[in-house]
Amino acid sequence: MARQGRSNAARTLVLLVCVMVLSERAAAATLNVGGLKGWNLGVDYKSWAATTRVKPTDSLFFKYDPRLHNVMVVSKADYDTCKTSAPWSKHTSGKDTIKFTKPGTYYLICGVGTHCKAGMKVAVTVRW
Ligand SMILES: [Cu+2]
Repeated sequence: MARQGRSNAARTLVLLVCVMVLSERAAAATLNVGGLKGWNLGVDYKSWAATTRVKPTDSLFFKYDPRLHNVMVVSKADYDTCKTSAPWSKHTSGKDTIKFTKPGTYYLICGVGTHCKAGMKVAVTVRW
């Protein structure tokens, strides 16, 4: 009887974990960086980031004209100075999905011309 009780508890636990994983997946969102304006010059990414909750299950979607822009994931130092020569990753499709599965702050800039200095940069804090 005690053994039965324990295996039922184990089964319940497994089920609970499955439900938690599934509901977490269901809550995963694709967030359009910059909202309707997308990834562009003249967009206030500071206020976009300040008003957008990003969870580790979410994806960031960068929509832009690939002839005009790109997306680089960079260090904070390179973000601050708009240095484009040593990105951690570079995305150029014009419809890039980027996911940060570990909580933390991530820095993304446009590596074309002086776009970063003109404000085409965003710091995204990923957290639960
Ligand atoms: Cu650009």
